[in-house]
Amino acid sequence: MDLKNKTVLVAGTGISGIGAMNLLVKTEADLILYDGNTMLTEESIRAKLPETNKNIKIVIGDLTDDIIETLDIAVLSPGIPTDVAFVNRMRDAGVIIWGELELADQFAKGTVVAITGTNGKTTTTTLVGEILQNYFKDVFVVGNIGTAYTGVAMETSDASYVVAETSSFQLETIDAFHPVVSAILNLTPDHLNRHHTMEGYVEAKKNIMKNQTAEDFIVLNYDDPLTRAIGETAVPQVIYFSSTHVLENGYYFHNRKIYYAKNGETEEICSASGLKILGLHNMENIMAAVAMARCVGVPMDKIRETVTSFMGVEHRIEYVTEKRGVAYYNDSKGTNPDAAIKAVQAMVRPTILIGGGYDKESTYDEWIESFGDKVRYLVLLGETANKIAECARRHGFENIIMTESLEEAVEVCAQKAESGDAVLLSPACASWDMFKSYEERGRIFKELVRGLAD
Ligand code: UMA
Repeated sequence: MDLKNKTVLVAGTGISGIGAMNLLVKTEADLILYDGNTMLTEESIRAKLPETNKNIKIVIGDLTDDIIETLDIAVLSPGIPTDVAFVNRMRDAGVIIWGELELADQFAKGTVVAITGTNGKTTTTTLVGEILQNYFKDVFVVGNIGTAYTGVAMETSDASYVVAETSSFQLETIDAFHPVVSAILNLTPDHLNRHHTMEGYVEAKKNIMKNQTAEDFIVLNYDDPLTRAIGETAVPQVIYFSSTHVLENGYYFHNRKIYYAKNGETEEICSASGLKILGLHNMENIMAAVAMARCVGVPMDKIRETVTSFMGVEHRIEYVTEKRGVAYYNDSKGTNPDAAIKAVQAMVRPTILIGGGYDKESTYDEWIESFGDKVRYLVLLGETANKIAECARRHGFENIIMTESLEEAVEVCAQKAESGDAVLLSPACASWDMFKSYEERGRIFKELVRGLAD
């Protein structure tokens, strides 16, 4: 759409809003930048804009009807619900409502590959991005992963590939967004405060295939009843993956290997033992990524090369290094017991586990129960150390070592670990009692591990 002389409001001044502004200043639209947060100042918002954009009109707090009357288009950041009062007033006034993803798509060129789902989006998006970058020249990885699509849309050409992690929030406000290959990895209840019902959440996710045709592809999880059902009526060609069923058509994980089957012909893709990332959930992410990359024509040898060297996403069951036969893993992003259980389940060696941190008043029983015979020692630190220790003892787990710092915890692990063991930092707690963020905690852990004697 030609935006010349159109009045466009960008709502939100975070990553998406600033990305959208950076795109829109290259058009001849009249621009208004809006944020509902009255704690913000015009000065702090202007500071985020490049020099050339500094004169733009900024509105903070209430958006009055006299401004709404002047608007042609409003570009919403994903964090803004589509049913709040000011958005309803804009809609009633006939203003076109786009999400930031849709705005980017109006200007971007090239082939779009889009990934959604409740869990695994970031890992799958990163892997698809790496596979495509290993084969094509011009690849952009954007979206919920943290890079605004609008920020790069103007740099794309017909030869570009765009790999987009798309959240339910972003998919709610698309119009013409059209991925050639899409994926819905899984669907479990999430963001229900925003979508109100599970049905609403699923409908938003299904929007990923809204503009797909029979020439396009959708990759779906066969094991998830909701995504399997989506495949039964989908317009694009369906490719299923499964970690629990041997499929006649699709990708499946069986006897620790990933296979592709088509009409009874089976091809081995890779073996779990040749991969650097662990866990059944990651086998699913890999199958989805392989399927997507193949749909856009990446040859299997290139796909294998990237998959087998893929290190995963930083701080998520991230392999760090091996020292004296002991493999070290950083799962600093394991900030709640659910995520930490996945990390324990992913370990294939006897494990020394570092846990504890900021107290979010979680309960740790299920986490401790997931240890089975796998966890040899539990090394604790942080605000929750005593609480977790008490819980572990209640469940009959006695091999507990209390420490005062992450440095001490890593030293203790190095002393206790035997060749063939794994050491896993997966705290089941946030980091804020001792660190600025889980990223900082993970980075310090990796530095400490790399500093251990060989
Ligand atoms: N704001 C309003 N009114 C509102 C709500 C927010 O004015 O009713 C303003 C806030 O004051 C703030 C701005 O909007 O200034 C924030 O916008 P935003 O919440 O959309 O955040 P961005 O910084 O633009 O980041 C967004 C995504 N955030 C959300 O979806 C909440 C980022 O995903 C994404 O990486 C980024 O765009 C780039 O595409 C984050 C996320 O938490 C990681 N996503 C959720 C998830 O993964 O579960 C969906």
